[in-house]
Amino acid sequence: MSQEIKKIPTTPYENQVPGTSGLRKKTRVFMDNENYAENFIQSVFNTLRDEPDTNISNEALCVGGDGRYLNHEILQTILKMAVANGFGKVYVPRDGLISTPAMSAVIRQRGALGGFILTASHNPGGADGDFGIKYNVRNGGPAPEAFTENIYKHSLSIDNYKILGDFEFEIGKETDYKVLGTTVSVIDPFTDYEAVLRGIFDFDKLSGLFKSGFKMVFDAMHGVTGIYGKYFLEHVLGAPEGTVVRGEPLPDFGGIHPDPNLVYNSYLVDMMSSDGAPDFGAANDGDGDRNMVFGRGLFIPPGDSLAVITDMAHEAIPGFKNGVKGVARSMPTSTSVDRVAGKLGIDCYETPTGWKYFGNLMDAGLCSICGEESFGTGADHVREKDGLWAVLSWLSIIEHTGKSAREILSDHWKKYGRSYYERHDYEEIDKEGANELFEEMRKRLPNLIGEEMGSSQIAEADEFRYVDPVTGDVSEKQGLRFKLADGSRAVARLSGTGTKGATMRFYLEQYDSEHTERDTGKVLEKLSSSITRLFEIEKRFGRKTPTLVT
Ligand code: VG1
Ligand code: CO
Repeated sequence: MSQEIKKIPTTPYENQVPGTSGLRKKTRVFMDNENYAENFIQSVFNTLRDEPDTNISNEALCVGGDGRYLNHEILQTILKMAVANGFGKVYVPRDGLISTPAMSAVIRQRGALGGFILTASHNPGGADGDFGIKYNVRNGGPAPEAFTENIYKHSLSIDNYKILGDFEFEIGKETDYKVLGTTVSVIDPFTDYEAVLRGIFDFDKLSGLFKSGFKMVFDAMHGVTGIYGKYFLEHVLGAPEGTVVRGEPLPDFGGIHPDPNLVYNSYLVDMMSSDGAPDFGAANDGDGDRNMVFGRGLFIPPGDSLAVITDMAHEAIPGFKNGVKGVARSMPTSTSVDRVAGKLGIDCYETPTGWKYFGNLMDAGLCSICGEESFGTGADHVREKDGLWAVLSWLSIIEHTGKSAREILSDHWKKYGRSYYERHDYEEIDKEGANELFEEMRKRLPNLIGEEMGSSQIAEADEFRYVDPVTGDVSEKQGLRFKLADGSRAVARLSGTGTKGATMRFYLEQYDSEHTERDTGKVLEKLSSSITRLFEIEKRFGRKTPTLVT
């Protein structure tokens, strides 16, 4: 094997813009375009070199992924490029498999400069699916916007990349070895993550819950959390074998779309509504940062899950016994948690979509629990959303209260009222048409005030613009918002994670303080038809119904 560093000439690609969370493209884009991944990786390294006071030879880099198609190949490429670019140290999890939150823990625990996570998250995998590369920075969170913009700039002018000659790293077991100036350490994918989780949860009490006969199912959707579910739930907490289903990480997720929502995970929906349903059910997405949770026969909407966890944390979760510092949610996420924050007397921050905006708030100690409507919940133990954390939080609340998930949620709604909430997605619509539509709507906003919408009138219409309270950074065009006179709300935005055409999302919410057991679809029916009419969805895109309602 050759230990020679090669400098390979290359030409830029115009489309390496990192989206809501990393560079995400069809797998074939990575396979069919020469040096596609190499260009992006070298652009990250070039961005790092620009940072003042960064000396790469004294720094550690982490690399791992969710096991999807190309995980192994691109991991080897990054290892070779990290050596050639002169990193002092590289950490790689055994077999190259690690969940996004566990990677965040590794970066933080080991004081690394940052890390690559090879994942397109909840997008499908396989040669005909999607692949992605995320870069996380020193605090363990996704690279902030200013950083990703620099990566993009570098990608437009790149003319060479550095790589070690023909070389294959053995990563099947924990070991250290030195290649040129770099020490490569193959590490256990659980240790650092387990240390942070043990600092938050009472593992003895949780094992007690399983000893008492409590039954749950954890659906890993053939993503990376199969190995975490088996380790933490079955091995550490003693849940019976078979608690984890679809637990083997597969390069194409066994053909399923590893997005834990009501449509793409009908498997768990069916299981949790069947006669023999266990007490609790949960699914994680491909890279383990999203979660969908169920009580027996009951779907727990993400916005409510965030609100319940925030409300109960100080009494049920030891890591929060001194209280929750503050909370944050992305703008389209339901306002359920705002009411809890109001009651607890803590601040509630509203950020743009994407976990990267929570990092600064958490680093500054302004908030400790965060969530998004897209099935993401997490806290400041890491700087990513964390599917397993959400599961352990619910188990802690169930153990502490001795109540079922259904009782916990019903009690919550009785106490705070309920935000009926739905997201409607229109996937793979014409991209140009979608951009034009948003341009037009943007202009029309001021004239829409007073117009009928749902069962009320539009009281406010604006486009969300975020000023980071810590850094002062401004993020524009973060979603069109319509607030109605009766307190309900509709939001529209375009996705930044899709890989084909455009995906448009409508987020609908209506609060009811008294009647908390109504049918969500019925409650939101009028609002939904008003917004689709206003946006002329059928006329412009020929779509009568959304691709997905969740
Ligand atoms: C989507 C979600 C957003 C989430 C992002 C990454 O973004 O809406 O809430 O943070 O995916 O999640 P968009 O731009 O498509 O709406 V994941 O699980 O890919 O890290
Ligand atoms: Co994910």
